[in-house]
Amino acid sequence: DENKFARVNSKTIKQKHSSLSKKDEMFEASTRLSWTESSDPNRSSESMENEDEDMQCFEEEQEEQMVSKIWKGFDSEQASLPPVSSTDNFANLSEITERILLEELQKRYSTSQIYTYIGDILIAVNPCQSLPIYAKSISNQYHSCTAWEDLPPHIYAMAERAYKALIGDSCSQCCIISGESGAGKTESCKLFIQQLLRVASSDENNLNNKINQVNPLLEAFGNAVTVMNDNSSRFAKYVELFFSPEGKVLGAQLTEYLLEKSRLVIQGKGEMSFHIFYWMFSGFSPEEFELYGLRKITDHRYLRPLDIQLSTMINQENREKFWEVKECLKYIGFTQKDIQNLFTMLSAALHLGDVTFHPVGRNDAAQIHNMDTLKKVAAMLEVSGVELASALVAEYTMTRGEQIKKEFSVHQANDCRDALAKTIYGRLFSWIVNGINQMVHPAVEGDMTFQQIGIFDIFGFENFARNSFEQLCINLANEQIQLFTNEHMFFMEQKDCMLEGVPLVDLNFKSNQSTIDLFLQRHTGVLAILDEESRFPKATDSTLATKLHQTPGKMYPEIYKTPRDGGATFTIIHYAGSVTYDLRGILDKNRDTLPTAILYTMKTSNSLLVKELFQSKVTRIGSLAPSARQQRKRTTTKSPFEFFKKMKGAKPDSKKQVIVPPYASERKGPSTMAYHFKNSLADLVTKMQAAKPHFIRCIKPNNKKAPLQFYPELVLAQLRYTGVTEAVKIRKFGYALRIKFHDFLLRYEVLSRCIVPSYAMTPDDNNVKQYCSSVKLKTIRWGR
Ligand code: AOV
Ligand code: MG
Repeated sequence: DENKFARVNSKTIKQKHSSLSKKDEMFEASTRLSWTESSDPNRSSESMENEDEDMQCFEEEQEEQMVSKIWKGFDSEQASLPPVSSTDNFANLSEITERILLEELQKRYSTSQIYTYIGDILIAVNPCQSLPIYAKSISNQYHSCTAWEDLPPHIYAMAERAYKALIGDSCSQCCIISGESGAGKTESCKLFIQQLLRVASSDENNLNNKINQVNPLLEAFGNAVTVMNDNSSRFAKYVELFFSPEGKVLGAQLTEYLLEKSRLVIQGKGEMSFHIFYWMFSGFSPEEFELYGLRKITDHRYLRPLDIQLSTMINQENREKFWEVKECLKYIGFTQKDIQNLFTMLSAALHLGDVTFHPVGRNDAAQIHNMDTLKKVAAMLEVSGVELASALVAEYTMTRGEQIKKEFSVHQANDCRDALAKTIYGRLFSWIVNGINQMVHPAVEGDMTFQQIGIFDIFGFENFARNSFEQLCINLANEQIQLFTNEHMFFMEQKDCMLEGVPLVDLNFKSNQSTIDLFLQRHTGVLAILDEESRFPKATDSTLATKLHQTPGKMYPEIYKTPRDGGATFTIIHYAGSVTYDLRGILDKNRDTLPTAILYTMKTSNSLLVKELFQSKVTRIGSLAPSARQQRKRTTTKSPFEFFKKMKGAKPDSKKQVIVPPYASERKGPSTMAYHFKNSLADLVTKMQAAKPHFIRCIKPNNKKAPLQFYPELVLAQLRYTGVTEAVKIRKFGYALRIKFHDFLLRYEVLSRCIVPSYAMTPDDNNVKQYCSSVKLKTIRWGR
């Protein structure tokens, strides 16, 4: 199957199909080879060698296609790196002012040098165009390079660093990528993984390719066009790659959290729904349209943004993307039936959005307006139409053994319908992630543990015209990453300086700890109050607003700004700017509950997939091939909101003190979004603390997604709020260049002869090792 996965950008469909069938043949030949080798003694070794060569050619071709998929128009033959320059590491600059930093960054950007170091942190300015710097030949250069400063800064160098530290120190690593929306986090994440897979490729080539497919697949279902980014991640992810002691990739695990499922039912101005819908309508065959009961994209309310010409979304590019998604699903291990079920669910969600209600009777109770559409939905979900219809228009409670029916208003019925559609989409996304994990997770035997490299790619800081619960969570996650980065960069550095007697610089960088406390404090934090109010059925937006203004608002007047009219909004002065949050509807979003009757209807569906999605925990995937299931032990018992699971390999570094945040212990509690989000953040911190961190700061040079345009004020704001300017200072005064004492002695032999007593006699490694273990000094630092 691997050969079916063609990633062709410029080829025509016809070419694509002919190349697919050629690859099919090749793959079949290769699988025949492995299955029949022993039983076919007549096969000549020559023919086997030819097939091997063919396979190798194909693998190389596929690798290049993968690169060109990420960097369209990229020509690997022209790949070249910019020369090494004295400004490669800002910590080496003799003079540091904001103006100088900005000028240097701009100069580098104008020559397409998008990467710069600050000590060991990487700054990546989004080029907003393809650059010929990601070819395999360049990967190899970074892999074989031993000294950090011998090659210009690059994301591959960061991946190498993490990889070498993993092998050398036998300690898990993590890469933390931050930056605002559209700054290039997800692309950086892909490149980082690409380098690791290139240099540490598993013996199982299939596995490497599968892991490579994970990102594009997830983007189809979890990314969307926003005003900030045409491919904006609407969920956060943590990708873990597991390695053998020899440094080979053994498998991967993906954790997804906080998918912005509200996007399914409503999109802001200039924004769109998840990519997959436009790709579906571009790529479905007439038979598929028939099968899923769909016709035109404009027929569906959920996909009808007011300000975007939908017809432009139905195009050849999206058609090819749809095929790629289907091939990718197959390649990863989803069966034909799984794929059909998946598109049935997506179509059911769209049809559900078209169900409308009108008021009837004296109390204006909601009644379904278009029963035909409802019946279509019920048939697709394989539930009783009568049950679904009644569950959408009324709620049933038991009081003293008696069932009481409470009819919904049209508004309530609309909300109930949308909540069901959102739940279907959100759980389907988790189901896909779960399925992927089963196929790429390393087989676990007994107490086996793995070293791992984890990569965080979260959604960037957001500030829209209207910001709701989703933006609150997104920005809070960014605050948490910011705090962790600051703590690591500043406090660790300052602590080290103090221990080593290096004079400290006066830094005016402000910690954002109080913003985290404002949101997360037990009982008095914004999320705790939101949860408390969510328990009261009678709570309203304004009762919530009053409580918030009176508690965290009064406790943190510097950060929390109450509106003049005391209304249902509040403004937070985030590290990256102030954002006003609208509290309307936030209680319902937080409760995230479906009426019991809806849940009951879904749980009693005849469709295995629907039943599975509406179990309290999504523990298994529908109809994956049994062989695949047996191969991959199920380690995931994940509810859609249980974000960070404990992996066996993620052992905390015992040498490092793990600071468990106070909210981490709150394990039991309500099943609200806020509660789960709070736990996921605590787990996120634990994961980050359990590994050696590597930081990548992505910078957005302009708001137009345009190449070669560098807006100094925009960049300066990002440099300031992310603490880059202060980081340069501290790195410089903390002597930016470091090397382990042991490596230093081996590298600078002339000096070592003066230091190590017996070095001159026997200049061998053991002697140096022995000497190093006898002295306290572990790291040598130097700087200008
Ligand atoms: P994000 O992940 O930081 O935003 P992306 O990684 O999606 O941002 O980058 C936005 C766009 O910038 C991509 O679609 C590419 O077109 C371009 N881009 C980024 N990095 C590179 C690169 N190294 N080379 C070429 N083009 C690049 V968000 O997901 O919105 O926070 O929620
Ligand atoms: Mg992203």
